[in-house]
Amino acid sequence: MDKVSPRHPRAESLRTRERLVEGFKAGLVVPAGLAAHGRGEAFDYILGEQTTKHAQRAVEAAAAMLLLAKHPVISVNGNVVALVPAEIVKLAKAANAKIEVNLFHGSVRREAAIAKCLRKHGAKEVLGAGRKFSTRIKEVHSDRRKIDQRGIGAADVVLVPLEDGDRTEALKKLGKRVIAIDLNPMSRTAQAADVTIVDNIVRALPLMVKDAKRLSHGPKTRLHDVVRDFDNEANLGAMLEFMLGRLKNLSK
Ligand code: PTJ
Repeated sequence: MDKVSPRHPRAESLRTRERLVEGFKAGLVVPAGLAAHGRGEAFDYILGEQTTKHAQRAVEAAAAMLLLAKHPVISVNGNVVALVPAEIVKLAKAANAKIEVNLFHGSVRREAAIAKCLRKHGAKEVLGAGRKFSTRIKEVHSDRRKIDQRGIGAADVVLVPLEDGDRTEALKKLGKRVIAIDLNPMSRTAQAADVTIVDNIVRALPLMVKDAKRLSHGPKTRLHDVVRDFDNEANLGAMLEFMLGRLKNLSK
């Protein structure tokens, strides 16, 4: 599968793209997922394909928020599972969170394929596949309105990587705290979330796992401090400043 030369200056990005194409061929990713990935790549190019210190701060706040939650849930879609299946399972274990499949382009077959892929990577339980425990949230107008009562339905904190804006706003209206991973700091999701990690999910997830493990060994007061000291609006502003600085330097 790895046709990318290790000498290529952007080998990592091309390998990531290849994973998404493989996910598409395997029936995990929808065609729109390829377009969404391209949008992410454009923002990552501006970032210099690196995790900024602002993103690292958001990662730490996100890990602390998940650890403090009573019912944390990680929502996954086709792109997420094509890119970071093992890390999703590791994060769920580290933060004691449930995993729920939630698709923008709903399909029972794809739900099952995504759940199977996660189980192959060690997930014991994957919610959101099938209808048995599903309910609908009227605030959402896409297929994403279908949620699992035992998962997102009962959650107090939901991690929504690579999400569309409607559902993030709906989850907020339902009183949930939302953590987003989105390379576009201007997206509605990025703006509506409580903690937004502006970074590529392939870099952010391993860092989240590490932080969740590290913070889980410390005192609970430390978790509260980390969450309290995090200001999402200021962090998003800093990310935009960073991008602007990169573009200014490149234009010289
Ligand atoms: O599998 P489904 O049916 O649930 O569909 C998944 C997609 C991604 C197609 C669906 O959620 C969608 O249409 O999303 P949007 O509205 O295009 O938003 C995706 C956001 O994720 C955009 O703001 C992208 O910039 C961002 N993004 C794309 N790839 C990455 C990313 N952010 C972080 N890491 C990435 N690798």
